[in-house]
Amino acid sequence: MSGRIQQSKEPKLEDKMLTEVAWEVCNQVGGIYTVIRSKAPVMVDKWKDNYLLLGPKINSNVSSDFEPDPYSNSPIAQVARELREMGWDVEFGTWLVSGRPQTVLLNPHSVMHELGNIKYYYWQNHHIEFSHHDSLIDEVMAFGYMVHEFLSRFARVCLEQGVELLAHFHEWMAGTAIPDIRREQIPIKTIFTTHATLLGRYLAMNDPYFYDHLPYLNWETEARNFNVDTIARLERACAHGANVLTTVSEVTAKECVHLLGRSPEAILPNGLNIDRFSVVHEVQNLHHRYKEQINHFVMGHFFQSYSFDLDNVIYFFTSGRFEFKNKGYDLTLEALARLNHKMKEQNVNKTVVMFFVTKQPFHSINQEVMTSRAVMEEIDHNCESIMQQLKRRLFEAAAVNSDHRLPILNELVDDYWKLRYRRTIQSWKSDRLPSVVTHNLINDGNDQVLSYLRSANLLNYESDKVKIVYHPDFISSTSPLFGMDYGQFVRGCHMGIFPSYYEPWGYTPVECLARGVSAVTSDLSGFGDYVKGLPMGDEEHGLYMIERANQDYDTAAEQLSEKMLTFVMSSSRKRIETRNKAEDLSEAFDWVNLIKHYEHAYDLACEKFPIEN
Ligand code: GDU
Repeated sequence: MSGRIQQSKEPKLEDKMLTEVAWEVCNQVGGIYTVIRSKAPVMVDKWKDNYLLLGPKINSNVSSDFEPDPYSNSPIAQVARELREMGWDVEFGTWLVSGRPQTVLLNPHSVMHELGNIKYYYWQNHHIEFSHHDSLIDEVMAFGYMVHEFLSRFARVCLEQGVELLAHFHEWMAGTAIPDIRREQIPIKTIFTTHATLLGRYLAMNDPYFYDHLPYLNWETEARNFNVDTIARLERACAHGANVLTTVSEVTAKECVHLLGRSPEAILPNGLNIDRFSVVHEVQNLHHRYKEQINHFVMGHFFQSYSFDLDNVIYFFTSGRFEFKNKGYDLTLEALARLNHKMKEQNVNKTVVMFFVTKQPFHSINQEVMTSRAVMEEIDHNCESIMQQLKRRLFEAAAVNSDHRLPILNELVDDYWKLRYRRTIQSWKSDRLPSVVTHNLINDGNDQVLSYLRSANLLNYESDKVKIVYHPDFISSTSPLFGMDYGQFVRGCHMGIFPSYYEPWGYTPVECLARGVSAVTSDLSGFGDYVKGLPMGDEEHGLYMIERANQDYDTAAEQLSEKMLTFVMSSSRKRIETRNKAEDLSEAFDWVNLIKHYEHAYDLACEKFPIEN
C-alpha cells in the first residue's frame, strides 16, 4: 500500500490498511499516550507499512519526537502533500518511539479560520451546538475536520487499489470525524474506543454513590448540570456513529450502556511491552541503582533540616493525571496520616517517603528546594575532590614510606578543601521544615493535596514517620530534581499506591508490576476488576487490592493503612522475592498476549460491515 511496503520482502497485507487516530500521538497527556506508544512495536510488526497513526501537531516538543519525511512518495505522503498544498500544516514522517510507526500530524491551528463553518455544518448535520467558547473543543473540532479530509482522500486511494481501510479512533477528542464518515458513507470501517466516559468522570468526582446511582441517571440532565453538554453529545455521536464501539474494561462497559446508550461490542484491555531480563537478579540491581538516585534527592530535600537512616526507608509513590478523588489521592492521604500515627505508636524503626507525581499548574520549582539540591551537588563535588586528593597522596605515601605505617589521613587533605567542605555544610543546614511540595503552585491556597496535608498536620516534622514529597509535574530524564525518567523512578521505589475510585483501566499499577515493584489497586478500577480473575493476582505477587465497591471510605482508608503497614514491616528478603513474582504476574499484560482483543474488534468491523463497491 505505502511506498515502503512495495520495497519490503515481508508478506504483504495489501488488502487491509489500519489507521489509528489519537489526541495523544506525539502528545502526552495521560494514559492513552501509553496505549498507543507501547502498542506501536506489536502493531508495526503485524501490519508493517499498512499501519498509520494520525495525531495533532500541538506539542511544542514535537520536533524531538517526530522525524518528518517530506520526500516520501508513498500514497500516505501524497495525500499529506495535497493537504499541504491547500495551505494546511500537515506532516508525514515517523514517530521516534519503539516500532517507529509512520505518522501523519495535523496542526488544527492551520484551519482555525474555517472554525465557524466547521461548527456550523456540525450543528446542521449532527445537531450539536457550540454555544460556549472552549479552546479545547475548538482545537478538537479543527483537528477532526482535518482528519475527515485526510481519511476521505485516503479512502479513495485505498478503494482504487482494492484495499480495505479501517480507522480506529481513541476517545472523543480524536473521533469527531466519525459522524461525517458515516453520513457521507465513506468506505472506511470505523472503530471507536472510549477510555472513560466524560460524564462518568464528572459524576464519580462529585457523587460518592456514583456506582449505585449509575443505572438511574439521565445523561442529558447530568450533562447540563455539569455544563458539558457539547462534549457529552460529541462523545455519544462518536459512540453511535462508529461501526464498532469498544472500551477498556467491563467496568467502563457498564457506563457505556447507561451514559452513552450503546453496549460495547468488544473490551480491549490495555497492555504493555514486558521485557524480562534473562538474569533474575538484574531486577534487584536496577532497583538498587535507581533507589540510590532517589536517596540522593531525599538527602538534598530533607537532610538540610534533619536526617534519617536511608537503609531503613521505604519509598511509596502515586502518579497520574490530577483527579483527586477519582485517582484515590484522598484515600491515600487519609491512609498515610493513619500510617504515620500507627508507626509512631508502634515505634517502628523505619521511615516512609511518599511521592505524589502528578500534574498541577505551577509557576516554577520552589527556590529553596532547588538551592538545597544545588548545595547537595556542591557537597558531592567536594567529597569527590577530597577523595581524589586522598587517594593520590595515599598512593604516593605508600611508594615513599619505608615503615609501612598508615599516614594520618586528615593531614593528606588540603586545608582549602576541608574549609570548603565545612562551609558548604554550614550554609546548607537549616531549621526550616522540608517542604511538602517541590514547586510553587499557581493555586497553592486551594490545592486539595496541600489542604489535606495542612489540615492533617502532615508537614514533614522530624518526628513524622511518613514524609511527603508532592511533585506536581511528571518525571522525565530532564526533570531538574530527579534527573531520571519515570520508568527508572518507579524501579527505585518499593510500592505504587493506586486505590482509585474511578479508573476505566489504570496503567500505573501494571507498570509497577512490570518493573518488579509492588502495587496497590482497587476493585473499582478496570485493571483491579480484570485481575480478580487471574490466579496470580494476589499479594504474593505484589498486588494489593483495596475493596472500594462494597466498603465505605473510612473502612477502605483503614484497610489501605493496614496494608501499607504490613508492607513496611515486611523483611527486605520478602520484598526481593516478591519482585520476580510481580514480574511473572505482569506477563499477562504483555501486548503480545492482549493484542488479540484489538484483532477481534477489527474482524468484527470487517465482518459485520462489509463495504459495498
Ligand atoms: N506517567 C508518566 N510520567 C509520570 C507519571 C505518569 O509518563 O511522571 C504516565 C504513566 O506511565 C501512565 C500514565 O502517565 O502510563 C497515566 O496512566 P493512567 O492510566 O493513570 O492515565 P489516564 O487516567 O490519563 O488514562 C485513562 C484512564 C485510565 C486508562 C487509560 C488508558 O483514566 O484508567 O484506561 O486512559 O486507557
